[in-house]
Amino acid sequence: MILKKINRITAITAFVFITLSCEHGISGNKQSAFDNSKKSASKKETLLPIPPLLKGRRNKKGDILFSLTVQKGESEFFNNMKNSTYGYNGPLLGPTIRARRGQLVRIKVKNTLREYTTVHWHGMLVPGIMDGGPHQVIQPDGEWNVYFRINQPAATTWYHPHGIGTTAVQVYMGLAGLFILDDEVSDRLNIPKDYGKNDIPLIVQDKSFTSYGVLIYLRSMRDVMEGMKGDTILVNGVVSPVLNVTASKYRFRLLNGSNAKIYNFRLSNDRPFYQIASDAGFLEKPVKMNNLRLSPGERAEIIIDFSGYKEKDYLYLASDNYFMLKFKVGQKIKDTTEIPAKLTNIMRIPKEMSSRSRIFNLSGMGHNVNINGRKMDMNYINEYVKYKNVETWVISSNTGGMMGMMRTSGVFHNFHAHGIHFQVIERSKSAVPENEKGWKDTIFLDRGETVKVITRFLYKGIFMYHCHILEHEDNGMMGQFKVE
Ligand SMILES: [Cu+2]
Repeated sequence: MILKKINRITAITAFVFITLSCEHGISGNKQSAFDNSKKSASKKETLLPIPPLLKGRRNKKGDILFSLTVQKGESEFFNNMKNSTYGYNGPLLGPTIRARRGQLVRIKVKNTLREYTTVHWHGMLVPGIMDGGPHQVIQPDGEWNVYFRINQPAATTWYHPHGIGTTAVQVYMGLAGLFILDDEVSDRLNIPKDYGKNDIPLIVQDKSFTSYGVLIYLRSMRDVMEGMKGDTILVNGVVSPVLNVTASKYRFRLLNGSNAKIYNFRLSNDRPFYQIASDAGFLEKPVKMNNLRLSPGERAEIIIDFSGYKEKDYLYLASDNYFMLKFKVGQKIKDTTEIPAKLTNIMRIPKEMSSRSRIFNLSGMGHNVNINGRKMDMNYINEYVKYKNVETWVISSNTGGMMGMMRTSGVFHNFHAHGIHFQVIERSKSAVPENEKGWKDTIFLDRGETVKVITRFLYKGIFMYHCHILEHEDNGMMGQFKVE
């Protein structure tokens, strides 16, 4: 059984490696994934690219029409080495889709890959059949026409593939984009909101490369057990970019778009910044912090105030001791934006409204990952939920014990559910931090930790819940719930 699974992963690995590098004739290269020699080789400064806003077309009814093409392309990360990558409407990543609350959005997705894909709207509240999970497969040369009305608060959400067994590799190859939602609250707040100017999207992902700059995937047992963690962090698809900033306030929309890496974002000088939004919208008030943990799939909007810096100062956005993005401070400008004392009102779901509680135990690592002892089965609905009900979900990471105690163990899980937003009621290992008191759709679990959340089911259909360590998801750490 285990051998069979290992073969499956090996097959995927071989497939990826060949896909990524066969045209360069060095697929047999056994370079260490942690060889840093390439890093010194490329040293011209790259400006941070900003994913373009996707232009929509309005029909007579006022609906907005977008189109996305899933395609193969080429990207250079190091040493002029071209790698085969995937993107939406381009070679890598995707454009930013933007829509307003109340708007009906129609999206035509065309798949020009030679493999199937899906497009999941992570963090969006939409009916099950529009969710883009494993049931909404888009075959090669196929098209998917999806439509939904935006009915949720302003937020930074994202889109990415969600096929059975192919999510991790397709995201790693480059399939990810942001989906920004606006509403009257985001209109009213006097925060930085000029997209690409002082409102900057940051898609943070890690990848591994050979010393020749060839992208590689799942080369070690550790990657298989813990999920793929790279040796290089990319921001908006490039290595070590630079952003020229004026000495004023900037808003950053952070997405952990990595397969398995958990980031502890900080500034290189450890000065504080302010988190203003979590996964599914604004927090009630800004949270001052100097360290922000984001697990895969989670988002945060933060404001960094550069007004205290002098021209030519520079600092970095870092995660632990890895410096991923350089900020070069320029002139002071007149800055009328603010960090408001109050952002929005969040209605707490009363605990008394909870009609029942469900338990989700996340266990294992590598190929043995499971939830409540089961692996994902497309033909099995794990949980039936009543439409409009409120429930309490008790989510535990049981990858502790012997393996968790091993100093080398970096096996973590997190939990994401489709079609719902939830509020965190309790963490077993700490108090619920201020920045987790807003709406969430993805939550980090420490080893051996239990997190209790409360949620309501506003859309009907079949939805997924799963670990967002993508290799765990692909290995079956996923289940289905049906809202009816
Ligand atoms: Cu996991």
